[in-house]
Amino acid sequence: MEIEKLRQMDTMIRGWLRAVRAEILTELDDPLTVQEKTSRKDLVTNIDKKNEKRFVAAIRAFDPQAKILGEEGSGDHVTDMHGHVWIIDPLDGTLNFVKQRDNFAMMISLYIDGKGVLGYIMDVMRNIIYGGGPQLGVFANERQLKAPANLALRDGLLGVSGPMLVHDKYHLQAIDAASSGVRIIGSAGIEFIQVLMGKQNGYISHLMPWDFAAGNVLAKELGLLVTKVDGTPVDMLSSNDVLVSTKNTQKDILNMIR
Ligand code: 2AM
Ligand code: CA
Ligand code: CA
Ligand code: CA
Repeated sequence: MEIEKLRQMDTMIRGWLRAVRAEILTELDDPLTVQEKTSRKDLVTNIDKKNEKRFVAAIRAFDPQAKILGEEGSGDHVTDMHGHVWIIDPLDGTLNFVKQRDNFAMMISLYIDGKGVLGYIMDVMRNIIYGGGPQLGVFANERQLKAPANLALRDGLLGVSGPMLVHDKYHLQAIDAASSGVRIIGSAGIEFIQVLMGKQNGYISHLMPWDFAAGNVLAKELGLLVTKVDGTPVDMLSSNDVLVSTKNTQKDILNMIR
């Protein structure tokens, strides 16, 4: 795609995110309608659903032929990655949103014929949009991000999924011991941001496509690796145990789980 067109889309998508954020903030003290999906730790609120409808409407108006994969079902039933596929997580870290009104994100990405073209993660309460893609670079609001240092496992912090750590999946407790320490934030979007910024040298979790699609685009642009925990490629249309990390941390983790 032409760079000028991408710049226009970048401005447009950032505008959608800011508009939806403004709406969330006006309703932050209002009572939420909260429903359980698979368990009392897996929730959806009226805000998740409303955000998704807003993003779907904006995408349909701009790119009517595109397919949309969204968590709450306002999009399409997407079965392949041909053509334009927009992947959206209208509110990531819903449990944090419900319990903390903090540490949640919104994520939007565009893939064309399976290739990541644009990715956006907004840290809603800090009002920072991390976004861009292979032709634009990665920006935190107006500031361009550099590739983070290629830290080894022992030299930094590792974001993990709480349940995976508790169940010691992939020897995560030994991996914890070998790292400087683990962190559990509870939002895949906010965890990806920590890795993009070099504040954590990796993140491991069981994720759905909308949890990692935007982060995948941004991480790769910054020289980070996004794979399944066994090092094989992620599947954009199903759940994956995902590892995003520096190259050296991936090497260290693969050595420990093999
Ligand atoms: P969500 O809030 O959009 O559902 C929580 O550890 C992180 O994992 C969040 O980013 C959450 O996204 C995601 N996640 C994926 N599948 C989940 C599930 N079944 N239950 C809770 N969180 C899930
Ligand atoms: Ca959810
Ligand atoms: Ca999510
Ligand atoms: Ca969500």
